[in-house]
Amino acid sequence: QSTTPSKKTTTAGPTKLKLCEPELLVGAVYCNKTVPQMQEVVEQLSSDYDGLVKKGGAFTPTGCIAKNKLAIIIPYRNRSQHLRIFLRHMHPIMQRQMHDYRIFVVEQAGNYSFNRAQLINIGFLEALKISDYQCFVFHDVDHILENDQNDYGCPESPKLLGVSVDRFNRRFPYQKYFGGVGAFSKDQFEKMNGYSNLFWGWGGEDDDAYNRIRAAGYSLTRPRANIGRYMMLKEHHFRDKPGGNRYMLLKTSTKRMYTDGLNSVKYKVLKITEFPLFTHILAKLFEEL
Ligand code: NGS
Repeated sequence: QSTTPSKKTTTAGPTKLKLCEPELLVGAVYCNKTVPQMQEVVEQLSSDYDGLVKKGGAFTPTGCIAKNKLAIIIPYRNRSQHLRIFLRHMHPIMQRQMHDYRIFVVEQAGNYSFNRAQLINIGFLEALKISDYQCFVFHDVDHILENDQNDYGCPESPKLLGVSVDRFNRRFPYQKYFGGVGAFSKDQFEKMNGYSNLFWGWGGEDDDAYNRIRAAGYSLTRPRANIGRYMMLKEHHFRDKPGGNRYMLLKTSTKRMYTDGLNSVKYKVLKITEFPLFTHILAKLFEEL
């Protein structure tokens, strides 16, 4: 038994910490697209004098109280180069925005068709087991933010953060577009029962989410194009094939929304690991045969 005396804690009376206000934002940010080793990124982000990322990719501002707790959730499989660029780029920006946040990487185990929407639902549910997050950003790993004024905090109404993307030649793809990067409050996401679990393979799940957002009584908000600016990293890997039944499913979005979503997703968490710069959740989905 160790008999080390417990550390004395200093109680400085009632502390008057103010709510955090981001004061160090710079606007347009440069993105370094060279692919680093993970260890280099870890060293870089842990040597910064006050920008220390805690194990699991978490950060809490000091000297002020963050407005909310934010979970950034990345649906993921086989994009390790993108992930390293993303982490190097995003941690400092989230810190300048003064969020109390954690980055979750939710990886689909196995080789079955990708199901981005289920990974998003799983990320939401599993994050809430770790802490009481009030704000959620669901983020494709290949989207790299180009303006640090694009706030990742809780939106008033569901918000599409990625508005002006280089891959789309900076044009907004279509009115109902909801791909890439989206922000919700916990309540908003629960009210629409998350995303549908039925979209296997590429495409459609975001259009379905748009339909749910509207049916739950919200309007989709977006930042101005110069703020909601992203560049997209190029894929070096196999891209999943389009889901065959996605157009059919889109016809029944609102009929299904209260029975197909957060309240019906079936999965098994195989492993949760706190890496230095992110929390990794490896999940097995129940594949549709
Ligand atoms: C639509 C897809 C969306 C997708 C969007 C942009 O056609 O899921 O293209 O795709 N809808 C359907 O397939 C029904 S992108 O150019 O980013 O690959 O988000």
